[in-house]
Amino acid sequence: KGLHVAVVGATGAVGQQMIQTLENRKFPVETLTLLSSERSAGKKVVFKGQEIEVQVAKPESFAGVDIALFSAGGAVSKALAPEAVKRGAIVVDNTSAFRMDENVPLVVPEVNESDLTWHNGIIANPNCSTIQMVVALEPIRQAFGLKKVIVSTYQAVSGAGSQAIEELKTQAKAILAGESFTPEILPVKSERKHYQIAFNAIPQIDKFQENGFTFEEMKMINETKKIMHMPELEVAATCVRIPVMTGHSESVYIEVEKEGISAEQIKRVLKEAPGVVLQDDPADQLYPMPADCVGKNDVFVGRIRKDLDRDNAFHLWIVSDNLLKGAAWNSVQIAESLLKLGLVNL
Ligand code: 11C
Repeated sequence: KGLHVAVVGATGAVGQQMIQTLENRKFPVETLTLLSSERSAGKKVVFKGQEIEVQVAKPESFAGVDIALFSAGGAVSKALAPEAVKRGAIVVDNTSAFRMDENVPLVVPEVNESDLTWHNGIIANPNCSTIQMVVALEPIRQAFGLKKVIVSTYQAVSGAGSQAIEELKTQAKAILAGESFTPEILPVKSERKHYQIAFNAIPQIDKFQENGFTFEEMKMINETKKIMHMPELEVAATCVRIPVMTGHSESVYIEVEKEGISAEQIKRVLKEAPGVVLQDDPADQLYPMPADCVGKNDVFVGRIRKDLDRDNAFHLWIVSDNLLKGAAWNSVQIAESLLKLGLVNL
């Protein structure tokens, strides 16, 4: 028999990609329940050629659901994920609500698929900028060890949702037409101040914490340590929003354990790594860019070079579609892993 799958946040930027990914991957869906807030309920979404009406998400919506993919914000997950679990569903949650809960595995299948075996009903899908980084770092850690990571991100507006996508379009048009506009969404909708994103770069993603880092930066730091099982790993992050629609880019500095490693050795490891596409040929101006990675599930890595001062340090450029590997594809991939490992109650 096929599965009863629910998508919570079905009309959002990530929810839409989840539905498309379930279809593209031919995931064995027998029944698809699409759920949202009251505001979006009633909309119709096409899945495998059939229109499905989006319903208001309530505890009872999860009766009979085998797998529920959540991407409707942390508050919705906190309220409804336990209700779904109570009714027998396994939840794959794409919000930050449960990621650091020690009873909840935080999973990127290429890195720590085996953590799925100890789930208690909820599995957390990491933050998009964390996922693409650990997919590239784990094979390097396995081969050469890893001591330190310093990352600067160049993040697309779609990471902040559909309203941020619209805001970039509207502002770009207004600026080119010489018209005035009022920023309302970015950097953070609920913040006091909003800034222009078109033709700009905003060094704030999510809210500032007491330590001076933003929440997005702390997510990258804490989630990386948890996924890689390396509480001792030194990680620092600076997260920046840029006027790209989709595709997060990252400039990453790493220090490995082993001395005397060459950039060629790092490249050879990444060439064989699961989920990674090596795009690195300076002679041919080959390197990853967000415009080329949109719509693809892989993590693209290039600009790999040895540091000029430290023997065990390297620089990398990592790009991926934040809505796919960073969100929808990683969630569906977790569901595929659950099936493969025989962890779904049928
Ligand atoms: C962004 N990384 O680009 C965020 C979006 O914790 O899942 C993902 C937020 C999250 O704004």
